[in-house]
Amino acid sequence: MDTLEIDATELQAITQLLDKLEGSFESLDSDEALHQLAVHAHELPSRIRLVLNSFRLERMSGVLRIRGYLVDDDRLGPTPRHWRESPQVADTHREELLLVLLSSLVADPFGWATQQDGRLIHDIIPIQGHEQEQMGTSSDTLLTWHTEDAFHPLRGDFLAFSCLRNPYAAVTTVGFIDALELPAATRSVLFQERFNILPDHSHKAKNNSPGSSQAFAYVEEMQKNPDRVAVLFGDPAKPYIRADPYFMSVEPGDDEAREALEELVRVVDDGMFDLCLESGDFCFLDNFRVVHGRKPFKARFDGTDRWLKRVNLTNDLRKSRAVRTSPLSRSIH
Ligand SMILES: O=C(O)CCC(=O)C(=O)O
Ligand SMILES: [Fe+2]
Repeated sequence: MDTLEIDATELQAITQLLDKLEGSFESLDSDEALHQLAVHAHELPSRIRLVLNSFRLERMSGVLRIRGYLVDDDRLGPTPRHWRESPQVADTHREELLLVLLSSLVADPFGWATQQDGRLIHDIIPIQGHEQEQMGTSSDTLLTWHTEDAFHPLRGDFLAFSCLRNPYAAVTTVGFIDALELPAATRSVLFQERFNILPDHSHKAKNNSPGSSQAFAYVEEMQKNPDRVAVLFGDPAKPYIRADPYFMSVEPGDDEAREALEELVRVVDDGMFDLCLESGDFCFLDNFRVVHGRKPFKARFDGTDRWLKRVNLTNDLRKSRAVRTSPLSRSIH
């Protein structure tokens, strides 16, 4: 894992940039804001830009934490009870701005019409009633490791988080895939299209507002008829991964594939480590090279809960052009 500590001079430059930009955009969820911010990102301190470019080019590990930004906890206001209650222009505007600025140096932000009502920037907060779910909004239960949106062929290349608060130090878990030690036969099976990955529940209509989108048909189709996919791909010696074992299965009778998946789960489980995001941390995950999850924690539901912002990033917006309403839209239908 790589960590970059923002120094005092860099913090001052970031503060000045946020002061300048704070009043410029009503919402960051617009193609104009994202276009402008991708250019303003080049006003960030050069060391930070170099590290993000290095991360983008796989010159570093698949996890980059940037520390040292100071969140004004009083200004934030209470942690919302539901992502739906998070106002569009929020008291978290500065942190969202910085999240988008930093992210723009890695890849292009996008969202899903089928997740959090199509918002670009997600709130990752515990929701009452979701305690036991396999979603970012759960709390009491282990969120098992996964790559983000593993079921979807257009899933992001990277994932970016901003931690606003985490008073009880809930722990994100991360596992590197680069150096995975798997027997050659297992690795070879995992490279074959013998695995089903069902959509996770965050993309289901019941977890979005009624009528928020017409786009749930594809998710329902994937639920009924998942594509058969490979778990590992790319360089056999240093593979990329696409997996969400909780939502995965193999064809009945394909014991070889089932055993290969079980072996992968064992080896990845053994290599998982804790990453406790703290207020002011920004964290980038390479969604092809690492898996992530979260350990259980006790939510309070009283406005002081852990609160992360999250955005998906893609290397290639054009790949999803057929399922975005215009070249300018960042929402995949
Ligand atoms: O809450 C966390 O630390 C991670 C949750 C998660 O898997 C996600 O937001 O994608
Ligand atoms: Fe996740």
